[in-house]
Amino acid sequence: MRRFSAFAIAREALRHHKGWEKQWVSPEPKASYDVIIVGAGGHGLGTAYYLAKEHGITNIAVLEKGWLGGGNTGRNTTIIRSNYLYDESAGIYNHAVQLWEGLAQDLNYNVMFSQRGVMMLAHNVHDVQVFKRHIHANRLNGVDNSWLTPEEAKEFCPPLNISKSARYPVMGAALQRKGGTARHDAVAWGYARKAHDMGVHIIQNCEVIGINRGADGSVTGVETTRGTIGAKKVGVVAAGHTSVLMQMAGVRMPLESFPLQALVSEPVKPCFPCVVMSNTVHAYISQSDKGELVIGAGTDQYTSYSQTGGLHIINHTLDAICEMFPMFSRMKMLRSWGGIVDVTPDRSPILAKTPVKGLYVNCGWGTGGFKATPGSAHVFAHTIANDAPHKINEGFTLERFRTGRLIDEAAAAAVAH
Ligand code: FAD
Ligand code: PYC
Repeated sequence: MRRFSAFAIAREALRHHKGWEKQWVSPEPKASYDVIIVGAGGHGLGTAYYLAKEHGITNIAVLEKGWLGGGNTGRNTTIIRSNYLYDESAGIYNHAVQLWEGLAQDLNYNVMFSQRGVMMLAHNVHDVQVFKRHIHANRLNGVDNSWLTPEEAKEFCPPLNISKSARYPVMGAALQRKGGTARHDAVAWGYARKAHDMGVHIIQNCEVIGINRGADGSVTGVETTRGTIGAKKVGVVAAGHTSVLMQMAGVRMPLESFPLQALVSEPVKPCFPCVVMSNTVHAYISQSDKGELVIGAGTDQYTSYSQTGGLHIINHTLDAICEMFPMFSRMKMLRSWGGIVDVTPDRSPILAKTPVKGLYVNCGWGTGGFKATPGSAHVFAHTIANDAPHKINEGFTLERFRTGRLIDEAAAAAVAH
């Protein structure tokens, strides 16, 4: 009997995987498509998937300047929850949670969605009042959320330090049991593979450098680093870089871009059962299935397109983590990275038609769009296919910044950045 070393098996698996990948990622672009999606992150790939699956539109190209899933989709801390304050937000984030629950089956790809619970710690009276307000508002919207005493919080997450003498004492917590995590690269690849199976072209290393418009002002296609490509409709889904792209069509966006950082520790055995967020001290933590502690920090204070952030920001986060979970104080960190998030004045996304006919935009998810991926992609596909919003994204317009009809999650989005 032939015997294979573990190395040989791994090498063969990799070769097979690479060949398989080459078969369908980055084909030669056609001269024109019905729809072009700019940006192969989870939201863009998901949009292509739902356009094909639910609207029968398959003559689509997803254009990506780098590699698929290499933007914020592959850089986030994967926290999924829907405990937002306003009705519009509860609507879209809960729609996403419902789609997350069936996504692995839908895509036939294990996205490792794990509803292990997201617990948000209250460290002062303001936190207690805000979280209790959220709990009541969430329940009215059918979103699960409940209040825990410090002792109940420790029972749910044993490593938590609830000593009253802690620098950030825990005064209680809000727990969304349906919240959790998923594997981010699997989400991108799952959507990509299924979209490809239905005929969608996913073209990497293809940066959009211009948006073309006809004599009547409507979209006619895009200029790219691989030439001109025609399209009847263009959807921009390029988190962090939306303003730059929309400027190419003459549309000015109410967005600012900031670096946001995350880091992971060396892998250890399972020791952390849930997701914990502390907005007041700016630290978020969970444990990946590989065993690494996944830790998120705050945004830089200054706008930038740099995919790194200030060292003092992650230093502060690690101080807070060690204070709240003293047993992690001797862990080693393996790597850190940043992504660029684009933020609207009311901290809610824009998922809408634009003043340019045939041009649609999905952006402004700020630090919190991973959780929305399936819901956002699903209603954005509807918006593009019907040239009209889905009921769920009706409020997330561009006009609201002119009319003042904001969805003011700014102080309420349940994250402090
Ligand atoms: P992306 O995945 O960024 O995709 C956009 C793509 O557009 C990129 O691949 C980019 O290369 C491409 N692109 C840009 N310009 C062009 C161009 N000119 N031509 C072609 N392609 C272009 N959200 C949560 O819900 N939970 C979290 O725990 C969480 N943690 C986060 C932690 C960090 C460190 C960061 C950075 C973000 C976090 N987020 C979180 C936010 C979340 O990651 C994003 O909101 C979400 O992933 C955005 O997905 P997307 O598909 O819109 O964008
Ligand atoms: O939106 O839950 C969130 C989040 C956590 C870390 C970054 N964003």
